[in-house]
Amino acid sequence: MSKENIRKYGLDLGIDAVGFTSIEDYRSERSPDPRTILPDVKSIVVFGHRMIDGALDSKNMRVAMMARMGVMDTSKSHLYLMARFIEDRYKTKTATVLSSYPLDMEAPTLGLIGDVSLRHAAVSAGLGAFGRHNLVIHPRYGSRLSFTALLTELPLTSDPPVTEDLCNFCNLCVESCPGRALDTEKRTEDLKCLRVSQPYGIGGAFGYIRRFIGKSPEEQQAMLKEPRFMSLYQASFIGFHYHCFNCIAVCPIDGRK
Ligand code: B12
Ligand code: SF4
Ligand code: SF4
Repeated sequence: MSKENIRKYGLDLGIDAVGFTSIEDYRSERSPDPRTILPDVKSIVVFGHRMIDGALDSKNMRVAMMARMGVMDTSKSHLYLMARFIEDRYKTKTATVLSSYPLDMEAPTLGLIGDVSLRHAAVSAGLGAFGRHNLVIHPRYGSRLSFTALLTELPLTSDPPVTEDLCNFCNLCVESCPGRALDTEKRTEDLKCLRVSQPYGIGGAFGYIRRFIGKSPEEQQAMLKEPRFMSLYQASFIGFHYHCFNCIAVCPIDGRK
């Protein structure tokens, strides 16, 4: 019964999709063991929030990012409320996994592997299947779901998996990737994606700082007025500031149409 009570509480809050996986069914080879996070973990509850269609389809990447920030903020608040509900109602412990960061920046992870792989958790919780773009496609919301999760100590069973291929292999995601990061099947080339999708990320900051170090004080003054510095400054408080959403935006799979 707890599964249906938890799902109802989440859907009533406004979460678009709620799925469950027992810890035995969650398999993500490159991710840490969830027991290092919550020693008595027995299940993962996965939440999906849909992205905003008009913003995602816009050519204005600031607007697309504003919508993503809305999804991240809302899913963060919902996750906190879900954790509190489950802990109070079932007298148990949970651990919250947000949509993206903070990430472990130590080697060998270097910020490229999350504490829990939300895509693998979503797949084992019956919320979708991997597509050619290496993202999870949901039967109703297609590629347009963002995930968060709660590790719990409750012995919950896994929801039925999505068994059909939701991807139609049209290759639009591969062809529209400006970084050619999806050319190899089942592998996103992280650095190729990052170069395009986060021009003001760590790589951009390194490049700017390297250039700054070699300059005279007058040239440094001029560099501080460059739009590039302003954008790096802005990204430093926004968090990861994405400038590309193509692989999601072009994917035609949409169960709402
Ligand atoms: C680090 C990270 C990145 C890094 C590295 C990506 C990577 N190689 O994993 C970078 C910056 C490149 C990135 C880019 C993007 N990301 Co990202 N990212 C993450 C994060 C924080 C961790 C991912 C992780 O742990 N990866 C390491 C391990 C687990 O991956 P892996 O085992 O090596 O699996 C890889 C492949 O083997 C393949 N794969 C694995 N099993 C299988 C099975 C099959 C059948 C197939 C086909 C493929 C496949 O998929 C992975 C891609 O390389 C997650 C959030 C989270 N905590 O999970 C979001 C997350 C995966 N990102 C997401 C998104 C949306 C994006 C971007 C679109 C950026 C944007 N504008 O929003 C791009 C898309 C890139 C793409 N098409 O793959 C979403 C995906 C949502 C969804 N519906 O699937 C997540 C879940 C964030 C969220 N909360 O919603 N991301
Ligand atoms: S986010 Fe952009 S650069 Fe990264 S994989 Fe998707 S389409 Fe390619
Ligand atoms: S764009 Fe086409 S190939 Fe890519 S994931 Fe969507 S359906 Fe599959």
